[in-house]
Amino acid sequence: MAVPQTLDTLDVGAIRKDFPILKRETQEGVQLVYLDSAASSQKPEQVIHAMSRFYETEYSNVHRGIHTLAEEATAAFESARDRVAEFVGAESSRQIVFTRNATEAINLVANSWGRANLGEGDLVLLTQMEHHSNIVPWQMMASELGFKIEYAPMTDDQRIDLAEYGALLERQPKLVGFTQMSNVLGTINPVAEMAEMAHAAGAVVLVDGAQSVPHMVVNVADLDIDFLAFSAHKLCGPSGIGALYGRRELLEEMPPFMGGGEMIKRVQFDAFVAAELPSKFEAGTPPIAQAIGFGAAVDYLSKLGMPAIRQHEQEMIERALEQLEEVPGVRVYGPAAEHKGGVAAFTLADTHPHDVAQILDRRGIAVRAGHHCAMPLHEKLGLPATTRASFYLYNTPEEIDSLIEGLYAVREVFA
Ligand code: C6P
Repeated sequence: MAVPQTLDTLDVGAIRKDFPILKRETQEGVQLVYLDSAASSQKPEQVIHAMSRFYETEYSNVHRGIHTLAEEATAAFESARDRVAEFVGAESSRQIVFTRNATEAINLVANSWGRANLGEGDLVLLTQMEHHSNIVPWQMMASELGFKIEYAPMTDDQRIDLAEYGALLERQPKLVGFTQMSNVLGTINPVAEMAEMAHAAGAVVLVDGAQSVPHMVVNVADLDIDFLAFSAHKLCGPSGIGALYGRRELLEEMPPFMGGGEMIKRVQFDAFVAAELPSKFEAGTPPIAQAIGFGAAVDYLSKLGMPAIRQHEQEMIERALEQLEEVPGVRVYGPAAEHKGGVAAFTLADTHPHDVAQILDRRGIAVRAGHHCAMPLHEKLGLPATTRASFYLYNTPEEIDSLIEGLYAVREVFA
C-alpha cells in the first residue's frame, strides 16, 4: 500500500473506536486520558486482531518448515517486511532487518558497522538531544575500539545548531548519528540537510527514527540516509519488534551482529558462511507474530495517511503549547510548535515531575515523568527531570483541556 501524500483531516472520533483501551477507566468514574504515546502507543483492533488471527490460523516457525503452516507463516512474515519497507521508502525489503526495537537496530550498527570501520583516531558525531539508545552503544564501542565521540550542540531554542554542526563535520567524523525527533524537546531535525552536509564531509548517516517514523512521512530515499532505526510499539504495533533500514552496499559489507540459526548459509565445525540479507542479521527464531502486527500497524497508519496524522499532531501541539504557557509556573522545553512534533516536556514551578505525574494519574491522565532516557540532555538543560505529555492520532483537544485542568489541580495541592 502506497503512503498517501495528500493532506486529509483525521476523523479522531472514529479512530478512537479502533482502540479498545481508550474506553477504559483507570478507577471507577475516571476516564483514561492517554498522553504517553512517545513512550509507547496504544494498539488498534486491526493490529490486535491480525495477531490473534495469525496465532489462531497460521502460526508456525518461519523459513524452516516445508509444511503448509510453515509456508503460510513465512509468506505472512515476509509480506509484513515488504509493507514495512514500503512504509519507509526502502528500495528493497532485503534492506529491512527485523530487530527487537530501535535500540537493538542502533546496537547492530554500532557493533557490526562500528567494529568494521572505527578505530583509534576516528570520530563519531552525535547530538546533545540524543536518547540513551543513540549514545550508550557508541560509548560501549568507543571504549573497546578507541574512537572519540562529539556531540553537536543546540541553539537557545533547542534546535540543532547547524553552524556548530558544520564546524564539527570539518573534523571528518566517520559516522554521524542523530534523532529525527527528540523524545523530550519534540524538536524535528532537518534530516535531509544534515545528511547532505554529513555526506559531503564523507560520513555515514544513521538516523534514529523511533519518534519520527510513527508520526510523519519518513522516506529513506528522499532523505538520502544510510541507516534508519525504529520500533513498532510506538507506531500502533506490538512491542518486541523494530527495524533497521540500511543502504544495501553497507549492509552487504557488514559482518553479522549475532550468531546462531537462520543467519547462516553453511556451518562447519571450524567455520561458517553468513546468509544473504536480511537473514545475515536475524539470528534465531524471529518475533513472528509481532512482525504480523508490525505489518498491520503500518497498513493502519498508511490508510489514514501520515500527512494527516502529522497535521493533527501539529494542531494538538499548537493548542497544548498555547494553553500550557498560560498555566502559572509552567515552563515548556523545546522550540516553537512549527519545529516540533507532538511532545511537550515541562516543569511546573518547583513541584517534582513525579508528583505532577502522580496527581495527574489520579485524574486518569497518563504522562511520563523523569529523564526520559535522555540524561545528558536534561543535564544540559540543568534539570533533573521533566513531566512529558505526548500526543498521537487518537488524542483530542478535550484531552489537552483535561491536562490543563489537572495542572491547576496540582498547583492547588502544592500551593
Ligand atoms: N523512547 C520514551 O519514553 P526502543 O525502546 O528501542 O523502542 O526505543 C528507544 C528510543 C530511541 N530513540 C528515541 C528518540 C526514543 O524516544 C526511544 C524510546 C521512549 O521516550 C522510551 S525510553
